Amino acid sequence: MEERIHTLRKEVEAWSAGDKAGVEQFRLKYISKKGLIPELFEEMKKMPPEEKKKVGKTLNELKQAAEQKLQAMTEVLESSTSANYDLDLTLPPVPNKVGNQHPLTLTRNRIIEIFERLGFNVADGPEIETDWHNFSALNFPENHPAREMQDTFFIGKNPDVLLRTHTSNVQIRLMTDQKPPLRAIMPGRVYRNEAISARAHCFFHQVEGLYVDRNVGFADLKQTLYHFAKEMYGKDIKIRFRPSFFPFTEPSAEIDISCLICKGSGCNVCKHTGWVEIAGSGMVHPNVLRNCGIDPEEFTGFAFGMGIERVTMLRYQVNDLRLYSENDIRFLKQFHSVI
Ligand code: 2NM
Repeated sequence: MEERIHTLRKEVEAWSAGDKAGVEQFRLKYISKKGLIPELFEEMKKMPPEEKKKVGKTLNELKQAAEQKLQAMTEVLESSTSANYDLDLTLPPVPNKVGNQHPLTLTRNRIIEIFERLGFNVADGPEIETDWHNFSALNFPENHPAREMQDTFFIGKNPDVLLRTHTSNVQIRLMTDQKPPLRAIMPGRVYRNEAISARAHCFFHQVEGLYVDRNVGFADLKQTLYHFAKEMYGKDIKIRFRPSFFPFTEPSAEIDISCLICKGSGCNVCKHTGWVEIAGSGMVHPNVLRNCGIDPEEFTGFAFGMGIERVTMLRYQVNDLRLYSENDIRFLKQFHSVI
């Protein structure tokens, strides 16, 4: 008996499990009810008391050693599987929550990208502006309605200082500060004294553009904006120029594209005309060039302007301007760059 216990002890100590199945095999062979150790306990019961006492001690030691071994093997196996899990290089990474860009930022950056590839610089200027840079230099007559308090925000009592109503003040600064050739776009925030609704806001964003050089003609304007519209809205769109009027351009044109929603057959977005307006444009008025110290006999230029909110509305089907400035996270989370 002592001999068999001794042999089993050696076996138990030498057992190497390797995997889960090996551990289970060990348990079945030595520890389980029908295993070798309980079998020895049964045999021991039949022994005379003197011998029983002696064998019982070594047998109990064997039982303890086997149970400890089982526990140790289980632990090693569990810790090694969790270590493997941590190091599984095939698992996809947990994504970082980094937030996302505002839809107006996505659209502005896309517009900048398109014009930068055509060689346009990005220019910047003040939002608090003088009357001259915002109106007079742009050939607005003295009594033009846009200059009224109802339309323009003034800073304090000085009628000469106001919040710019368009980014054209940057064009004026560019033309007075630098000599042609000039080729730049001006993205930025503008302010108008309007009641806030789904279609109007007291501030919004524009990108305007300006190209002044020798021999710049209306054909350059058309091709530049046609290229822009195809890049922005898709190769298949159609474009049309409608005669219009602005104090700062002559001739002036409004630019429409075929409706993205109904492809021209008529829907709510295009008010059943098949066309949606995307920008205003024209040849820079000779008075504007002259006001900025550029000789209109030598240089000509085209200019255009568009609302970033409007472009974003067409791009993502947003139907209420107020959503852009309410900071509702459920709205903001929906936008991804669509390049
Ligand atoms: C528009 C539409 C048409 C424009 C003109 C000028 C400047 F300074 F060159 F005269 N800046 N921006 C312009 C022309 C803006 O926005 C709808």
